[in-house]
Amino acid sequence: MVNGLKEIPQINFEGKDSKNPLSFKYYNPDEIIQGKKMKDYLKFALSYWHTLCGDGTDPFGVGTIDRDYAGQTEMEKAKSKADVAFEIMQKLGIEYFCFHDVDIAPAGNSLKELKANLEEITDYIKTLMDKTGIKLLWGTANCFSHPRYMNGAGTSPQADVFACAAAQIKNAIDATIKLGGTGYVFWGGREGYETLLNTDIDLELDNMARLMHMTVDYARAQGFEGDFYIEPKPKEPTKHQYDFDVATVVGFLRKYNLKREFKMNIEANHATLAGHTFQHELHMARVNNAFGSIDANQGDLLLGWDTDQFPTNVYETALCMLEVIKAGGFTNGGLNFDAKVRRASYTMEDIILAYIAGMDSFALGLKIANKIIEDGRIDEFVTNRYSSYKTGIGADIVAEKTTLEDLEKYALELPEVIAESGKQEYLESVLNNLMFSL
Ligand code: XUL
Ligand code: CO
Repeated sequence: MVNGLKEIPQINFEGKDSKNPLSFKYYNPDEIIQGKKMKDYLKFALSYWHTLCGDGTDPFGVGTIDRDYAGQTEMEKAKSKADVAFEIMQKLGIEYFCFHDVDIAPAGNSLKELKANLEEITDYIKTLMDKTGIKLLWGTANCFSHPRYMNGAGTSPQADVFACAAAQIKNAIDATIKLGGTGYVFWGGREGYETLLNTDIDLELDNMARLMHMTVDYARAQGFEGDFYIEPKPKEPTKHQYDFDVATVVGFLRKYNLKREFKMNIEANHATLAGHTFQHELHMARVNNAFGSIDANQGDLLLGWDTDQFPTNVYETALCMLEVIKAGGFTNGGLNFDAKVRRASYTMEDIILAYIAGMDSFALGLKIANKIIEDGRIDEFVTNRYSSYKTGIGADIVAEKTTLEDLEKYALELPEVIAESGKQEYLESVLNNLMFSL
């Protein structure tokens, strides 16, 4: 694996007419879009778990991808793995990465060993970061793989398991702070249930909020100034996950007085599993002042599970970037490729090609989103569609000056009211026109 990487050249922008597979066709890091460099708009990040750890194992077969890193001990291997991670990022010009504690450090045989390993590997990773200028986007703790978490972590029915999750999160926060991370993610791994016959939802939700409050209190006391994110997902691995979608999570945050501290880390494939579009979830986060970061990938709509594919659907990336621009761009967040190569794409070159495909798709998405905004037809249509709320009775409704009786009096005097066309097909053709001006 490491050898394969040495043979891969630096990936540069060559433009849309290039036939060189090892080049960017659309991602031109220094090109200015909406007053910002493309690379600063997109803030691409590498996912340590998929890119360095996943070996292609599936329920029907063993791994196909070589993840054997050089070294005699687990720690030596973890260091070689970090070397590979940084070499991949440098070759692709990716400036951020994200990790779970056990992606970067050997889990060892106990939480004590994991803690010591995490301290040692973060010292090493810090030297690589200093050397390359690569930064940490966010960190997290894997509180779902170890068997102790089979019934959940923060929502485990056993207090000792809850305590183990708290310990892991504390150490992952320490690692995130040490590496200058600007975010900390809670993805609700196994925070959900399989059957209500054995579940106390009320206590489980209260406990999950307690764990989040403790985390915020601890991290802030240590000087962490970044964002906390919840990453919604409706199912898998559990049948029902508490952080179902953005709307559900916003309700949870409000109930438990956590809204001020948390934003969303939105994953495309999780959106579609919840029966939403990616854009819906981003939009919901934006209008709730909770837009934070993105796990960029795509699912296969013909399959009912999380396939975590590299994103290549430009329609989706364009509408995603439209939301990002409208949200004012990323602050502490970024675009993390929570995506893995297919099991049959097992070479190091495949990993590089997959990142190129994903980065080019988002670069195209950004350019199209910029075009949609500059063109203005779609925004203008929406503004006009709601213009009746700007004056007269509509302005009174918005200003909350009317009662139901006022509106009855007004409505009874109206001539026949004709609803206006929503013009969906027209708007879809405008979008096509903007996307494909050949
Ligand atoms: C799982 C998933 C995770 C989170 C981080 O579906 O998306 O990798 O992004 O725990
Ligand atoms: Co994710």
